[in-house]
Amino acid sequence: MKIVALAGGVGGAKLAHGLAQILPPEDLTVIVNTGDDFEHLGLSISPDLDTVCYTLAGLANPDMGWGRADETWNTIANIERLGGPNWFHLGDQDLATHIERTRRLKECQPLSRITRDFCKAWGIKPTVLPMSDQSIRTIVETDEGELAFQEYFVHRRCEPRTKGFRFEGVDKAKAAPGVGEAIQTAEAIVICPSNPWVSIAPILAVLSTLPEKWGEREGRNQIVAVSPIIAGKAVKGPAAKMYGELGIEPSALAVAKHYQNLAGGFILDEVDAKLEADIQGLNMQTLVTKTLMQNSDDRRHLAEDVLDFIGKLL
Ligand code: FO1
Repeated sequence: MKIVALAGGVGGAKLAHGLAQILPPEDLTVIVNTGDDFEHLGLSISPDLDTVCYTLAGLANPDMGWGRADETWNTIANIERLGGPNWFHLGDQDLATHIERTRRLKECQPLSRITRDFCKAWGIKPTVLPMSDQSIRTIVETDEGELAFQEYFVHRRCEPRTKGFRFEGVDKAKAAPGVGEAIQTAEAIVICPSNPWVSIAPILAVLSTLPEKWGEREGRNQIVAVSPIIAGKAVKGPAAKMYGELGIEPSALAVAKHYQNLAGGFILDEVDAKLEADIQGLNMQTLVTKTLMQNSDDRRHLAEDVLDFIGKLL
């Protein structure tokens, strides 16, 4: 079964890894958010793309979810000693990725081709595509003004109150090569348990520019979303805080409402089973299962559940 997974950082990467354990590589395409990308220390950094790739390659840092396992931090420590910025933690191995990506981007090579070559070098078999080769930057509108995503997320530790989001450059951007075709040929699309506001929304904004009219061709039952909110809390990151600040009580139900016009299937955690009837009331079919992915087996089990559920919806 040909599957497209839409993924942000850590949560998306984990489910993509689960799907990669089951599906033949030619049947899995992961389309990754690049709205978090930024330039730092003169380097082009693509945090979500790297998180997905490192996870699929078995190279990810198991504690943080982002960055590399068995990392050392000599370069950033020496940058700090020289008075340079140290708020964004770049490990020594990780830096090699950013240096080589920056070199190739400066030669005007597209991010999608660089990503394809990096995946080959890391032994990643499924297709990983950045959502776009053009620059799209997530801007968080806060009570302290507009902040670039990593400035808000890492430098300001998500402290400013969120008022909204915009995706700078999306009106001029095109989906990366392969994205339209993957969507067209997919039997189902999985919206991974990533932040709906800042990880999935930028991807959906890019997909809405596709000439193939994304969301119309696909029946709603071809699209399944997995809640990143469990028991009112985000597994990782500021999704729950964002819902609250936008005046919406954070819950799996709130996430389901977010996707109700797009997705016909919704997967929520067993601790939220009491919300199932309300979610079904949104004209969504539901699956209640364990969605928390604490180890590699959890990822595979959730992926199996997702694929079984899709099988029943189609
Ligand atoms: N997240 C942090 O909270 N602090 C960091 O210093 C940090 C560094 C970092 C370096 C490389 C990378 O690929 C990711 C990194 N992240 C860091 C994660 C990243 O900011 C976020 O997880 C995503 O942008 C949100 O999905």
